[in-house]
Amino acid sequence: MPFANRPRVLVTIPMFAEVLAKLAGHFEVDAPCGTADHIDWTPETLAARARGAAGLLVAGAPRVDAALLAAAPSLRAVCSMAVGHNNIDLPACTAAGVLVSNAPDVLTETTADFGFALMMATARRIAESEHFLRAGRWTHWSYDMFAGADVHGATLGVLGMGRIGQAIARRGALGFGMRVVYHNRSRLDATTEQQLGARWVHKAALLAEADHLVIVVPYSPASHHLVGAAELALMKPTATLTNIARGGVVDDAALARALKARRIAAAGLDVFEGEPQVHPDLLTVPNVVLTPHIASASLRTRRAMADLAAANLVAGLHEGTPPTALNPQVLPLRAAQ
Ligand code: 8YV
Repeated sequence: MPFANRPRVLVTIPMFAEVLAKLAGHFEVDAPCGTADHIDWTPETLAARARGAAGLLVAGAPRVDAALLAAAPSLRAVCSMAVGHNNIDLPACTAAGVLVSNAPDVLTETTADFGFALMMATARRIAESEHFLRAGRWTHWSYDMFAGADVHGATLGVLGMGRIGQAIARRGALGFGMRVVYHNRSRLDATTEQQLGARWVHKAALLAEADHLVIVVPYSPASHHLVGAAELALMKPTATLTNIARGGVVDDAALARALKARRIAAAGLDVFEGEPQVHPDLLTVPNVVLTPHIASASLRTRRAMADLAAANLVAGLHEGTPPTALNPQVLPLRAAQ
């Protein structure tokens, strides 16, 4: 197909060369980041670049909202390689007839592995002790040197029981003999609860009972600061908190204060309010493990996420059914136009 007749897609993030090549079989591909460069999109630079494009490939950023859709009325599909899609205004896209897709399932197990690893690193003080060793401060053994909390046999609290929450619960119950309690707006059916070895409790009970709390709820206005000072006050002073959900679900300033005051024992954080900025007080407290939003980052999984986003883009702009559309109702409307 000649270049001029092909729809243009804007890939807003660094992308695998193989995925760019696959997209180039269908579209004129505008990939300003290439495979490596990062662009700090502003609403203005994104709108200017998206103008005239039929599709966007994004991840957890940049933001896609009504203003962008108005500035780029040519857009027909916005496909994300992230499962969380709080950066995309879904109702605005649906109203504009723009297909939106995310990338669920392919990252579930990898993200659960990481959540468990971060929880274990937090409980067993792995990062803190490594910094101590690297600083040349290890001179002798002591029975309580970096003594942390056991994971096996402890109570695992899962806040948010979607696919990733369930995969974490399974690891805890079946792999580490943990007692698992969870809180979610909707309760799992009894058979699934039994298979996972997980028991639904109210949020306050979850906070009070958990030795290790892992947060896996999607971000929305309803989950903003779901865990703040009041919730931290309900937790055991020996408990740990791990957040692999989204920045903003936890009140980072309140958490930093609780860590400093040893109101809870420790935290493991992969996501932050306003990331890549990190609350300065979190950088100075020793009892927190900090990672740069890498829970889904195994190469195999990141490639599967990118492949899924590309498959949605191809189906969304050509014929076919996008595998993981969030608003498939726009497709028949489009066909009727
Ligand atoms: C992404 C994620 O790496 O899928 C998600 O929701 O948080 C991660 O897997 C991230 O969104 C990239 O921006």
